[in-house]
Amino acid sequence: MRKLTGMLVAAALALGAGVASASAQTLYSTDFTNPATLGAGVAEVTTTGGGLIENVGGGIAGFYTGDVFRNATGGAPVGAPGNLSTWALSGLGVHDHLSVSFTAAFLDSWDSTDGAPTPDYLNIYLDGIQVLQLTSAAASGSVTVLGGGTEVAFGDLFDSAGGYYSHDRIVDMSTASSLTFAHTGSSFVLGISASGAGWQGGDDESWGIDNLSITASQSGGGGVPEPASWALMILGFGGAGAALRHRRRAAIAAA
Ligand SMILES: [Ca+2]
Ligand SMILES: [Ca+2]
Repeated sequence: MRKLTGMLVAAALALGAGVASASAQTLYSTDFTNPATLGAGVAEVTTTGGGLIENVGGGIAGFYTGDVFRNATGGAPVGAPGNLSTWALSGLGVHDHLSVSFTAAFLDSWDSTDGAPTPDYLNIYLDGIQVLQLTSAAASGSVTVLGGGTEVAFGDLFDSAGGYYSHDRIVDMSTASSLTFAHTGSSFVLGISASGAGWQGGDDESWGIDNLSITASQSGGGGVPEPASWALMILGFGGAGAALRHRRRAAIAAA
């Protein structure tokens, strides 16, 4: 099964590689220090979900520096994704795909999926569809899933808000294939949340982002998967099975 999933991802990567990027236009870009850059006619609304702008000083040059967005909200009750942060764009012009890029920070003592208390997840949503579920082994556990992102630093990088473990993992998500996707609508919402039965939040574990950018392109050739397709490919058969079960339940409910 792993082999087939790998083939699906490889096929999707090949499709993504064929997308022309010459016409990419910035819709929204922020380093959380300077005023955000907005594309012509584009409006943006951030819903913090308990997150704050925080300064991490020198950080990691070019990746997680100065002012950043950090969300240390715990689940309420534990494990509930009560910390959803969203960046909603409207007024988008003609386009046929979007790309989302940011630096993700897994801060303090993440317990991964096989440590304790566990699991801890970081979830990425495109228009409400979850395309990535990431985890990081820092304090306990051994599983780290970067979801196509590229790790650029790991270690005691920040003592954010007095965190007692400071095993921070910084991941460049610009290399995550699933964050380039087919899209034509005039609005778009990026959502990020933490979840999991072991999600503690606070000084135990939190997440952050920096250098968020959302760009639009008109390739004309299509070939980029929609978020729903990415969700099935990236989450693998477990995710696909859950989606099918959900669809089946929805169909039964509608009957
Ligand atoms: Ca910054
Ligand atoms: Ca935990």
